[in-house]
Amino acid sequence: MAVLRCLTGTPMSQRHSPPSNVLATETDGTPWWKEAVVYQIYPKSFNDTDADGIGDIPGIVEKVDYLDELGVDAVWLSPVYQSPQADNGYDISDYRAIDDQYGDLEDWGQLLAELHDRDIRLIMDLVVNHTSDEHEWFKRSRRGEEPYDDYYYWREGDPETPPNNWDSFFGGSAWSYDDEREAWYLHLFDEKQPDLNWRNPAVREDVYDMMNWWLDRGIDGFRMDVINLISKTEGLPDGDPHGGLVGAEHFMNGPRVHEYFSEMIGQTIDTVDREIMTVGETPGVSVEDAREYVGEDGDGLSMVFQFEHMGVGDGDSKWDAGEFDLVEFKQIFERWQTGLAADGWNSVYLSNHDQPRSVSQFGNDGEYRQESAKLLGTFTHTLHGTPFVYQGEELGMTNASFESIDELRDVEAINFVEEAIQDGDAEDYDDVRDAIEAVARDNARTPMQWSADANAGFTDGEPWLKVTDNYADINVASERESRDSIFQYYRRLIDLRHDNDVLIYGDFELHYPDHESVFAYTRTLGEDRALIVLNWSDEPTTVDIPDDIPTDDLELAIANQDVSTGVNAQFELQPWDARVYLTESQ
Ligand code: TEU
Repeated sequence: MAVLRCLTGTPMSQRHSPPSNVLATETDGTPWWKEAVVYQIYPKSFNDTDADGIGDIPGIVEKVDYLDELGVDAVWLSPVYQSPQADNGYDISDYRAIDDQYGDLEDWGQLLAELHDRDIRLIMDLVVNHTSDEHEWFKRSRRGEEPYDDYYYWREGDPETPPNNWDSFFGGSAWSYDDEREAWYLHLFDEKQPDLNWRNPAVREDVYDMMNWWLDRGIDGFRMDVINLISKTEGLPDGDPHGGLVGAEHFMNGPRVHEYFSEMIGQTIDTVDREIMTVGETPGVSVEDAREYVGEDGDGLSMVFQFEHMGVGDGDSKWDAGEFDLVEFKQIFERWQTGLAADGWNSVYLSNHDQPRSVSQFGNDGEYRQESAKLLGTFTHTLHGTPFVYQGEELGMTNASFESIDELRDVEAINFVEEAIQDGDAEDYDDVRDAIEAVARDNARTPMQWSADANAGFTDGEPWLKVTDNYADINVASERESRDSIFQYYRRLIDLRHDNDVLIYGDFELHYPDHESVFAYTRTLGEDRALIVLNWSDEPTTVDIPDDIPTDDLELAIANQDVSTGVNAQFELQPWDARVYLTESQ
């Protein structure tokens, strides 16, 4: 693991004044983010210090030692910028201000300093496919004021008929009619999130200035929200109306996306003297697209979030969650693991603020919650790519229960329920409750469970979204106490990854591709090998060890259950058994 040091007062930026608190990597040529484990914080639900029921930045500062204890190397902070909160901060009205509910720039500066003091980096969320409709640019644009008149996608025409048939990700048309400008504007998400017109060079310049403003404050990277949606097909033609999100072929990985990416990286990241991490959130991306974004001759992103594995078993819509199919899941991972091994880099995640809780989606959040949560952690920490841990994942936090629509907070979930009732697909909330409790984003956004105290120790006020019922059993305080907890297991996993380059850089080889419950793979780096064996099911199973798995010299490095350390001719696996073997020399 590269050694980090804190540089104060050393000129780091080629542009202007040096940021005061910058972390640099001792130069062994390795980008720090390849060896890092990243922890995602959803600030609204992390820790509240002023009893308004909403998490805040001082609340994160209070928990920096917790992050240090877990052992993570970087924090990705979901948006804390000024925002009307139509989409919990993914609708930004001022990119250079902190929303009052979270604190102010001084609090933010303290957070950066506290993280850097512990050698933890800070990745900020960059949301530039769209702004809020309350952003100054949009307010002026809707008045037709130059130079902002062309900052968004405006189309004149019949107020009854949208300019094309594109869908919004949040349901309904991607267009809304604005009475002030007497024109339609495009919004791929909520109507309060108008899409920026990236074809306008002035928009791009303003975005780059803003990125540089943050880089100058000493941050370590950006997570780039839906960044592969920024280029739309010229003329905004109708999309294929059959299946999936209508219009996607005209706005996902669009015609000028590479040009915009290279320009953006060239004018921001490349002008900074330190190693900056970028992770593009890229729905609908293939391995081939990804290679062009992150590969050596690519646009310069460090890595992307791809979504293929998150939708295994889903029907046409995300609300139509089907049966999980491990064989298909393995094929997807094999493709990404090998596809970006020689050229590029992966991100590895099973949860974030938009997905259900991973132990509920991919594991068994009942009888085998402990074992399956540990198995999922074993998986994400032993693959090629940078692992991401979403807050609460390290405790095995589960999906929630929502009694009625009044308990939901997410605009997407509320729209879905209302539309289902309106369209006659459901009579009332109860008809769609299963779908909500299986996939709604609110499942991941319930308050972090710190203790068995009232409101899970998250707030002294009324939480903005209700705390999950099981908090008395699942919380940081109890996880910390028990040696066998999921939290302690995550700490060991993170250490193991830090200590073994084979887990970071090793080539990936899949075993038993057709086995319906065993996911096993080898990582190889020179003489060093790691063998990872996971029983992804509620049933015990025994598998013969085929010749293509070299088992000589293998020693058990970590396991989520009691197993003998040697490798015999067979693996006898308990439900949700997870083991990592390493060659002795390591
Ligand atoms: O998400 C974009 C995205 O493609 C999804 O994960 C999307 O939220 C999901 O498919 C809807 O079911 C990003 C942010 O992560 C999300 O929180 C925002 O709502 C969205 O962009 C708009 O900014």
